[in-house]
Amino acid sequence: MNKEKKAGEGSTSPTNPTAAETPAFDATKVMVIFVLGGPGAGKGTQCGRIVEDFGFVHLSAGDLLREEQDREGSQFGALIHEHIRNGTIVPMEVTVKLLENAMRAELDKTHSGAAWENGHGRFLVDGFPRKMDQAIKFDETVCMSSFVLFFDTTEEVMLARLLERGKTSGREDDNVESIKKRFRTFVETSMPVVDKYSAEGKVIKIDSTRPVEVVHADVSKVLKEEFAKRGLPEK
Ligand code: UP5
Ligand code: MG
Repeated sequence: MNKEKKAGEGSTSPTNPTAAETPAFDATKVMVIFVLGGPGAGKGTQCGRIVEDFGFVHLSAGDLLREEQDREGSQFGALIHEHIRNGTIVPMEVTVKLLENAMRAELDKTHSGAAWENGHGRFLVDGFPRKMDQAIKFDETVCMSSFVLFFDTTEEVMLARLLERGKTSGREDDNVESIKKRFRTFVETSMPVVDKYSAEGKVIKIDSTRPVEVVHADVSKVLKEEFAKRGLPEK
């Protein structure tokens, strides 16, 4: 079967930049902040803390994939299960579509606060993009990201956190074998994405070795500065 897009369907081509797709959402209204960091760096914890303060909707790519995996009748359940257990990356078409659908659903809802007035909105996209093709695809076809919050700490710290969480999380990838694979994928596949955005001056790095409250204070400060710089309301 020919899986190529038909002419006019908005396919992109490195040799024909004019064929670039129009993103689904207008980045002048919809703000996307990518939240990256190794497994257990504290992405989810910090996102949860800043949601209320800054009027964000938090979308964890991993959570969306786990929901899809558990959804009755999903054609991707087995595929997602296999990738999560092995710490490898689910094909981008699945994850990008889940994120786009979740964003659209939120933008269709009523949210309070100036950040969501007149078709505006703001999202923390947590744990994505973790492979270069996803980063390019999302920026081109869903919404150009504003910047990246990168939570940085050591594998030793992350391992201890994940093993502790694994006692109660029920996550099938919170075991030593899966964690080691996740670390390898992070270094080999996801760090190049951080490096790409870093080279574009879009990465704000935060040391997440420190206690949750200290990291949170840093994140809040950085976000306040970014919103002020862009002339945006705090929430
Ligand atoms: N904790 C947090 N911060 C702390 C601090 N400052 N001090 C002390 N303790 C701290 O935190 C982990 C644990 O540490 C918690 O118990 C917390 O209390 C404590 P958490 O905030 O959950 O860390 P987080 O970085 O979110 O870790 P998570 O395990 O969620 O990261 P992963 O990136 O590994 O997991 P994710 O859910 O994003 O992805 C899982 C899998 O899905 C991937 O491996 C991959 O297979 C798949 N996936 C894709 O294929 N594509 C995608 O785009 C996304 C995911
Ligand atoms: Mg998480």
